[in-house]
Order: sequence, then structure tokens, then C-alpha cells
Amino acid sequence: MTALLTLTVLVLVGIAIWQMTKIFELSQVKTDQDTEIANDADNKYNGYLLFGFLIFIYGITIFSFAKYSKVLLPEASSAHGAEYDQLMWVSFAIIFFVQTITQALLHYFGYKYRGKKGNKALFFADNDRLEFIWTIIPVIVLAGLILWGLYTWTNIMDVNDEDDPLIVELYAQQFNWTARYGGADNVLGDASVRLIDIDKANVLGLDEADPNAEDDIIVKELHLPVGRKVNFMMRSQDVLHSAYMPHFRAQMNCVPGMITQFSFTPIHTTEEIRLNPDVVDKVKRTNAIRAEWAAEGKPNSDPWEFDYVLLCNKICGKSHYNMQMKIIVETEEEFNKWLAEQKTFGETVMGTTAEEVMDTADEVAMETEMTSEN
Ligand SMILES: [Cu+2]
Repeated sequence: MTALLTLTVLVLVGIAIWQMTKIFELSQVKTDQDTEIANDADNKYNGYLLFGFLIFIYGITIFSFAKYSKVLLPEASSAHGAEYDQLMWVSFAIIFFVQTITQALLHYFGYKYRGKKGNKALFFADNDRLEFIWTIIPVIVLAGLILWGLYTWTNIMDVNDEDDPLIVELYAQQFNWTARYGGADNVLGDASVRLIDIDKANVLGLDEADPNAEDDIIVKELHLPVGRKVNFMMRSQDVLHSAYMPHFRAQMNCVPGMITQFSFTPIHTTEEIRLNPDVVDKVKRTNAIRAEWAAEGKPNSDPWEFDYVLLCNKICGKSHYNMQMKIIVETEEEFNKWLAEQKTFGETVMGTTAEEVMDTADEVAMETEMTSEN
């Protein structure tokens, strides 16, 4: 209530000052100086303002480089990441170079050719050579960037079954991720949202009749072996999500009703990337903040350790910000050991051992006999 009253008073004081200024202006005697037409002094003043603005944009650029460079992602942890980063940095460098030069020229000429009494602008209809130069340079640079971009895109998006890739499903739903491995056969069982059975905890809608589904492994923490290609198959249960793995320079939309794909090869284990100087620095800075929080008794102040993450990069609802899953990249041995410890779909959801399956089969057979007898 106090805030509202203060705000009202401030607004009213503002209106009063504005009205008084208007009255003051109206009471002044009109002279030539007060016309709406800019004179030499006005033009000079605006010319200096242009220079001021140029210094401002250069200053804010240098400031941003100095202050925010450290929040960039560390070196890419996937095989294709370096190529992707190179394309981005070259594009940035070209944009930065052109921007720096053209802004200086734009503001300088704005100042140099400011209006002066008696000066007339030089006018010519066209100049073929100038137009050729300012057309052909951007054409060559842009065509080069686009071709390079298309080449990189085709390389990265080429999802194929060469080199024995690990098959992993990423399943998105409001607001969490689930991962599924194909199990011993590395083949994912069929699944459909229509087969979701909450009573049996078949949350991914796996088809129990599909023999490939039985050994599938469903987990809430994504483990990947280093150096092996991974083919991701993405599904969504409800709305558009986007599987975003920034450290691997990977992102793909998850679309209800279809399977989208992305493929990459992790090249650094979690242990290795934790030793990367950028990551070490980031952890140090974060933990300094957390130590302050701990001193103030705030929550979430335990020391933090770096982990790769899978995030959702489509605003998919109110808890979108918290839709993430931890990714652990480890050696092939560690990965195999971890995978062997996980329960299969057959063990958890179908809940039937081989004997039980046999028993059920017998029962069905008996029932069928009984029915046929009747
Ligand atoms: Cu989402």
C-alpha cells in the first residue's frame, strides 16, 4: 500500500513538473533562436553526440569482452564440436571486423558532412564501380559462409549406422527426461504413447509384445562411453521439447508423434573435462558464490561439481527451466559395468521371469482347452 501511495505521489509530482515546464516555455518571448529549424550550432552539437555514441558502443563491446568472455562454454566435448565452433568463431570474427569498421565510418561521415549554412549536398544518380564493389564483397563472403555452413551441417546431421553406434532414446515429457538403451542387442523395442500403462509403470509406452523391448534399459541418468558414436532417437510425450546438450554442441527438437535423431561421439570423459582450465575456473567462481550463501544460511549452498547436462531448450511449460538430466561420460569399461547393474524393462515392468511366462502360457493353454471343451 505504501509503495502504491509513493508511486502515485511520484507520478503526480512528475505531471506537475511537466505542466510547469510547458507554462514556462509558453511564457518565453519567441526569438529566431527558438525556431524548429536546426542551425549550425545544433548540427555541430549532434555531430559530437554521434562521436559520443561511437565511443559508447566501442566501450560497451570492450567491457562485454572483458567481463563476460568467461561465461562462454568450455572446449567442445564431441568429435564434431570443434568444426562447429570454428564456423561460429569465423562468422563472429567477420561480423566483428565489419561492424567495427562500418560503425566508425558511419559516425565519422555523419559528423563530417553535418549540415552547414550555405552548404549544398553533392548529388549523383549512381556510380557503377562503387555499387559493384559493395555488392560483390558481401556476395563472396556470404556465399563462402553459407557453403561452409551447409557443408558443416550436412556432416553433423548425417545420422547413420556406421561404426557400430550406441542407440539411446531420449524421452521428453513435462517436465523431465528419461533415457532408454537397447540392452544387449542394442535395438530399441517399439513404443507408442498409446501403450503407456501407469498402473504397470510402463511410462514410456513400450510394446511388451515386441521381443526387442524386454532387455531395454530405462534410466534417469544418461551414461555414455567415451569415443563411441551415439545415435539418439528423440520422442516427446506431450508438447515440443528440445534436447540440448551444450557441451557436446548438440540440439534437436523432440516432437510429439515422431522420432527425431541426432548423433555425436563424446571425446572427453566427465573426469577429464573437470580438469579443463575453463571448467576449473567456473567451478571456483560458482563455489565462491555458494560459500557466501552458506555463510548467510541460504539453501543450495553445497559446493558444486561440474557435470555435463541435458537441458530442454524449448519453453515447454512452467517448470521448463528445471527440465534437465545429468550426463556422465566414462570409459567403455565403466559404462559396461554401470549398464550391467541396471534392470531391464522385462525385470521391472513386465515383472515376469521366464518361469512365470511359461506358467502364464500353461494357464492360457488350459483356459483355451476349457473354453473349447465348453
Ligand atoms: Cu521441455
